[in-house]
Amino acid sequence: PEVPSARPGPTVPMLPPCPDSPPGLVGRLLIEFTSPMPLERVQRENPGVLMGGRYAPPDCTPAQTVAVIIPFRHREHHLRYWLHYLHPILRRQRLRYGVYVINQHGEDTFNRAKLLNVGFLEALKEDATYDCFIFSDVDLVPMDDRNLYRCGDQPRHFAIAMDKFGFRLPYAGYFGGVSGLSKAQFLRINGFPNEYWGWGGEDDDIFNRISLTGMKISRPDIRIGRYRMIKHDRDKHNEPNPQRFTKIQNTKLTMKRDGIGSVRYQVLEVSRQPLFTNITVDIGRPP
Ligand code: UDH
Ligand code: NGS
Repeated sequence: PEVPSARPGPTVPMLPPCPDSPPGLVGRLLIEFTSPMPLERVQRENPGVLMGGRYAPPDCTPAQTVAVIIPFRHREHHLRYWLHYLHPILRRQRLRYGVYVINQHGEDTFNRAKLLNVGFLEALKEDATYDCFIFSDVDLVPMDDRNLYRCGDQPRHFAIAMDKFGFRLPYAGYFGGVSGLSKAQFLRINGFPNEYWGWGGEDDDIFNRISLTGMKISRPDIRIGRYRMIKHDRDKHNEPNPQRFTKIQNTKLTMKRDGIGSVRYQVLEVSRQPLFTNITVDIGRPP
């Protein structure tokens, strides 16, 4: 149905709210990373995705607008599999979403959590209506489309049963891989830490921030939160951070000064690709 707008001009289509449980989900999925995955093929398979990796269901109005944020450097091969599997899943989940690849410029030490902070701010600059943020590693693909990429009344951990951990949580406080926070939840914990350079601990710091602000982690059923990780060697310039163990002891002190309120960076390029928005950013280097 269409209703005339208040002034003369184009009519505004009125779509019903999207159902709470999307119809047309298929459940368990077959995920493999052996056949080659040219980007042209992935583009051909996803004609409904708009420039920059934006999508909105044609037949209903979703309750949330979701920004999917991917920390990135030199993983083009993984990104092609991620786009191939995730776009159809997110579409079946009837999400209104955009995909943002936050590409760390240069070869200094990698900083996953700082890139995620950048993603939060830059996505909001593109579209101020984003109210849910899903943070996903580029090498993690859900094995079940009932694992809905949306936000709830508590921060959500999605990647709870990864193949490399024998489809279990590696430890009770694990919050790595894929997580989701509403805009309000993210701001309540002052975003993510900017000071974890190199591998490890930043996800534990985020877990601490959530606990310290009195929130609880929400998780899907263990049979549904299953993931395949694309196998890879350790990246260059992302060595285990020797400071991580002492840093995660001090979240209570550091989270007030280090977070979304203090992040400094320079955007070098925003490029709208057919299946994602690529944001190349200079985030500096460890002190
Ligand atoms: N990432 C990049 N480029 C990098 C480093 C990290 O894009 O150079 C991103 C990417 O989204 C990745 C995420 O950051 O999925 C997390 O980094 P990671 O995959 O290195 O972390 P993970 O814990 O692996 O998965 C650690 C090294 C494991 C070596 C195992 C050798 N068999
Ligand atoms: C913990 C790390 C986390 C990491 C998790 C899984 O030990 O950052 O292992 O790592 N925490 C610290 O190092 C303090 S994994 O097996 O995926 O390489 O996410």
